[in-house]
Amino acid sequence: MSEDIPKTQKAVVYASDAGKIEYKEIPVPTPGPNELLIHVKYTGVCHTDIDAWRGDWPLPTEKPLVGGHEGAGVVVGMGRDVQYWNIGDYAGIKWLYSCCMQCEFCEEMAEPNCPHAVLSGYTHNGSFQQYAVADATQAARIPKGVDLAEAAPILCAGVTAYTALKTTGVIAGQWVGISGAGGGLGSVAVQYAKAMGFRVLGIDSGEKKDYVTNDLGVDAFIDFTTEKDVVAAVKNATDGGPHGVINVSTSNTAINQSTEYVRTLGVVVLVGLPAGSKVVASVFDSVVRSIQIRGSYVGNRRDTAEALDFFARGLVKCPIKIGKLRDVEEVFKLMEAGKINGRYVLDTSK
Ligand code: 8ID
Ligand code: ZN
Repeated sequence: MSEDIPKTQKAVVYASDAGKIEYKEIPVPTPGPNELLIHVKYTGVCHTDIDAWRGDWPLPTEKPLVGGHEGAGVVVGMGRDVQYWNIGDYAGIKWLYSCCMQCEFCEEMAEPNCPHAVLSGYTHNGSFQQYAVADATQAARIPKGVDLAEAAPILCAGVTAYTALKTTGVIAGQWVGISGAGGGLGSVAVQYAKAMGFRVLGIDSGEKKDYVTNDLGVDAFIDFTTEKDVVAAVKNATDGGPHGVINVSTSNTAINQSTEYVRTLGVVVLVGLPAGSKVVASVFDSVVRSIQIRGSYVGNRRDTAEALDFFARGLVKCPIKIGKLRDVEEVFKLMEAGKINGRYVLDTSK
């Protein structure tokens, strides 16, 4: 063990589904045989954390629960079976805490789709704490020397956005639409898309127009709050519709619109998970225009490494605001009101 590890620590705990969010003292966990003990320095807050707290998805959570799944920190301990990790390495806690590595989906590297997946901040205590354990096989390897506050959002928002962009099949020079461009996933998605050579159309509220247009630098922007006909406006701005769309908003309406404005032969990727939503697409239109509608769920270890590599090379930088660990509830409120540009990252020492 590299540093003096305390017996107790500060954590943010959800007492029950949609119940009290408590900032309190809890024991520091002991790593199991194949687990790392990570001193979490910073944790991002993802929209998924709100659904995990509420328990509003058809996948039960484990409560009481330490939330969070974008934790960036330093390895300070490990179990006896851990190999290829060293004390002092930078490591990340991501959504997929562990998977079975034995099923047909794991064999195909579709690790998040494993039926035995254990999820950080959902079915396993996550990154809203100062010290967290992570499965040594799944923990993200964060390159040394990067800023850990900026690295934190890459562990979910970055990996998810990058994997979804690959799922569109869009190639350099073609248009990609990013619906929800000013949010956590959207902000990094715009930058990955640019680094991949795509032309980028961002869709979000007028409040985020300056941020998405000037700070993130999209090629075109549609304000869904004032545009009367979003479908026509998107088609017009992209000369017939984007070749691929990633839906990273939390709006069911926006998802349905994307099936209408995507270019003929284009690919609609579903990422955002508004509780209880259904995609409604015209069968006639989907057939005659031969569009594809696909889901994309975080990413596997390779996607994670690639997403972190873009970040470490300075091609992608998540615009962050830094708050305190105890601010989780406040950040949830800001996020639900659509008031956050990019990501809120929490300093666990405060
Ligand atoms: O693996 C996955 N599929 C995965 C991974 C991580 C997160 C899925 N998610 C899901 C989350 O659970 C959430 O449903 O992706 C969604 C987005 O997460 P986020 O980026 O963390 O949320 P955010 O920061 O609140 O951003 C949402 C953006 O959507 C905009 C908002 O203004 C905000 O900028 N938005 C909304 I609400 N309605 C819109 C609309 N009609 C819209 N943008 C365009 N059109
Ligand atoms: Zn997330």
